[in-house]
Amino acid sequence: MTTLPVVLVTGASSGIGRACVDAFLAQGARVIAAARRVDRLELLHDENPNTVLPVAMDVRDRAGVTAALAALPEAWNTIDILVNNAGLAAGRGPVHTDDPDNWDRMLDTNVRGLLNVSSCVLPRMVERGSGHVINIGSNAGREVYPGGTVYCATKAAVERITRGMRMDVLGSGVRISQVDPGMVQTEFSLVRFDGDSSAADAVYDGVTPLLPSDIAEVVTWIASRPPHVVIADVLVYPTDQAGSGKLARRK
Ligand code: NDP
Ligand code: 8X3
Repeated sequence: MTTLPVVLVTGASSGIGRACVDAFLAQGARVIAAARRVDRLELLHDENPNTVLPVAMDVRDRAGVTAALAALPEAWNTIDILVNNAGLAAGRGPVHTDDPDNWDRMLDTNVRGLLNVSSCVLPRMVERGSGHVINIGSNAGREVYPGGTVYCATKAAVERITRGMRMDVLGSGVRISQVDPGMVQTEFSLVRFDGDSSAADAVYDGVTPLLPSDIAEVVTWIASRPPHVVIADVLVYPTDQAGSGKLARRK
């Protein structure tokens, strides 16, 4: 009997991560769905009892991540694909007045969190000589905009980590890729503006943003290339975007 591949998606409770779960399930994979809001993951499991394993995980908590992954049932503990998606922006304040707690949340989640999860999963991939890590970066890692200083820095760090990781595992057969989305309509802006739905809605006003499924489609395409092919990185914009803040708003 062939076993279905196992994909670990972090930040699976919403947006791009949730869409990646759906897309990998549609391709016949089993998915370990990780996030803090485990109630949402339980619903996913109820809908897909044999193919979704919900795992409560705060990627910032290195010991917690290690323990959660060490406790995976045997049938789930060979991870073929890791999608490092969990991430957030907090605030749009200038760096000289912003709340340092916002910097900590972004750095701890987007950078340290990605490293925490990768450091648990990569050793066995390298040992086996197969596996694929797909990091979700951002167009914000390729440029910077006012009020996005620390968020952009975290995503620039993701880009450096992706490239470095690829060099670290070179020769092992493990593949490392990155997808950089432009504007995608998710809970991202609601989180960034601390639940202020008017501020969040204004981000997408007059623009047709990407859907989470647009990114998930790219992620699953990257994962389904033959083993000798690695898609190093992909930048995906909505048609109405040409850079950070460079938007065609149609009124
Ligand atoms: P959402 O807010 O919709 O989803 C973010 C996900 O990350 C949630 O599932 C959330 O789950 C999870 N998450 C946040 N913090 C943690 C944590 N400490 N531990 C575990 N999980 C966590 O936003 P998106 O889907 O848009 O964001 C997904 C990724 O895409 C992020 O890395 C983001 O930076 C990136 N991105 C988004 C863009 C956009 O325009 N939307 C553009 C470019 C990149 P929970 O709260 O349940 O833990
Ligand atoms: C999210 C896109 O432009 O809000 O990574 O930084 S942006």
